[in-house]
Amino acid sequence: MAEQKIRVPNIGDFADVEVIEVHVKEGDTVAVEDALITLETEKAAMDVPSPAGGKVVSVSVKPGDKVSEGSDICVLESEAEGKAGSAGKGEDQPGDEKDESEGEAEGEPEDEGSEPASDKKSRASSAKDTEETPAGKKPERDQRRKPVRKDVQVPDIGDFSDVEVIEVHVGAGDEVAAEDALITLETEKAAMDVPSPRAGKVSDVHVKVGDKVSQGDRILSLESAGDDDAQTAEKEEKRKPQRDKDAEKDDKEKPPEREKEKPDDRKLASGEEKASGKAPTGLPPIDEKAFSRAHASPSVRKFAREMGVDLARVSGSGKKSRITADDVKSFVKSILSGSGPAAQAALPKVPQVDFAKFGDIEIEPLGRIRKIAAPRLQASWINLPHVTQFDEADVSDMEELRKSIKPQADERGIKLTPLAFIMRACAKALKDFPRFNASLDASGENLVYKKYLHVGFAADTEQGLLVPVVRDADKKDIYELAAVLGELAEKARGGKLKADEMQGGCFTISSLGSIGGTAFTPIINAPEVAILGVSRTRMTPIYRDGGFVPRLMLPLSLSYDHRVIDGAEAARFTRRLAEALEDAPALVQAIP
Ligand code: CAO
Repeated sequence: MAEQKIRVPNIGDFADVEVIEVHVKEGDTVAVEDALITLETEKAAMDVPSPAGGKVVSVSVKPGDKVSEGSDICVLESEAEGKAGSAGKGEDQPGDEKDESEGEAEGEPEDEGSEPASDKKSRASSAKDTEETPAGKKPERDQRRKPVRKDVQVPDIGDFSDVEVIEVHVGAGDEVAAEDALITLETEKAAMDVPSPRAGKVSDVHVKVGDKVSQGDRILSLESAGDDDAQTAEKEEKRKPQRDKDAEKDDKEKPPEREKEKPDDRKLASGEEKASGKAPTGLPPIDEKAFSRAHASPSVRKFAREMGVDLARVSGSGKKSRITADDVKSFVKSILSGSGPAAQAALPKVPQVDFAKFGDIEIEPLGRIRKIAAPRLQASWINLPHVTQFDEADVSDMEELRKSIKPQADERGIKLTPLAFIMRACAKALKDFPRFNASLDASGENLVYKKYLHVGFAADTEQGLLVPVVRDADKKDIYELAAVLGELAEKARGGKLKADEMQGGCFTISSLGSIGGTAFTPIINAPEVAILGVSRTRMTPIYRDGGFVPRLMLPLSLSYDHRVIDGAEAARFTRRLAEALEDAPALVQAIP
């Protein structure tokens, strides 16, 4: 085990650069090339990758710190020090590096162009190794592997010239693998990476952020090992037509619209080309144009590619709305859990209309409560197969009884509305149908039965819809329920509800009875599995014993999650609920 200090590598002309992200913490295990921190200059964000794999012993920087070349980043404990990467070269134990590279040099494959990426990294180490091996030790091999220094130039970038360099990903002394991004260019319409044509060691960088470049301009000089000039040239030649052939083949296969795309729409970063295509199930497909315009550092772009995330759909929480790795993770989480605006991003979009074209408009930003409630409602609507079962209960006796005991309750300062009776009846029905007091677990494969019964109720407030929760609703009599309901409703309207007063609900009642309506289809307060909608009582002629009698009927609308509850069960539940509401004396009985 060896500890090494990792320091900020050569970052060009920049000094006192702000650390905008720290990707590691004490105890983390990192691999070679994992981003340790992200720095942001005025013009670009850049990652500092780890030069070695190992365990992070301590971290010396935090977001907001200003660093320059040589500033400490962290201390890494590794089994053997890795190759000299773009960070921390010339660290505490350079000897280890040599031994490791010597081992890798054996049995090196000949054809660079066809190697997998990991092999290419080994080759880079080997190349460096060759430089450091004393002359004469391996004469044949050394002669063959004499480092070749070649300039890497800006490739064909279509019709563009004088394109701005917005990121330089490498510094002198860095080892790069074939296809590693060297610089990022930005045209008016797109950002594009220029990948390295081969593995090697960067000896000089000829561009800096802010420079304007065109096809053929020198980017950097790269020392590569293992080939003589002729061989390298031959391979370069082989690579070039191959790429062109691929492009031609691609073009032939493309639909006519694609042929019309401007050159800047094509991605130069072959790593991105490879990773692009179909996103994993559940994630919206990547819009390449929009992706390239997103404000994110290269490692975040790579990460997003790996996850199949379209950066254009991710909101950036970083400075200047830059997208961070955490933003990408949150996006994926919200897609998977079906919550958050990201979930909406996975859906086909509703048409965008410029309303002002048709008349005067006024814009009012959504309030905090509505902003919180909207994605939750949407998540439930999208994820839960809703079915609504309608029924009605004869509450003539219940209302008669309620009116008779109301003055008594008023004296105790309790407002005895139908809602307390409905909640009491729900508690009874839920006891008889425990499946309605359950939730699916995160895997969706198990049902979690709750041994408690906390019932929420929708409260209409000026700020929006709130759902306070009555704890242990089954253990409260009608007066206690009415008292708690009144108290929570008042708090809700006054914006004084505490977070824990809106948590832990098992079932929800949404009563629009005081307002009107005959029925509605409430949205389940997921992860609950059912919600009862209550509409306004109506005096209705009911056919009974050969004639019509006027009865006060209460409309019930029960929405349920069909994954958990079958239709027959829902019909039985609403029947049981109606029976409980129709048994007025039982509703006002004291709790045993
Ligand atoms: N039929 C007829 N009258 C009814 C009734 C019904 N189903 N439910 C209540 N009422 C009457 C009450 O009896 C009361 O009249 P009295 O004072 O004469 O007794 C009156 O309507 C007002 O009741 P209230 O609103 O003060 O009290 P409540 O317990 O019925 O409701 C609360 C409290 C917080 C649920 C309610 O104020 C509210 O906010 N409802 C809206 C809920 C909502 O927005 N749901 C939709 C969400 S989307 O699913």
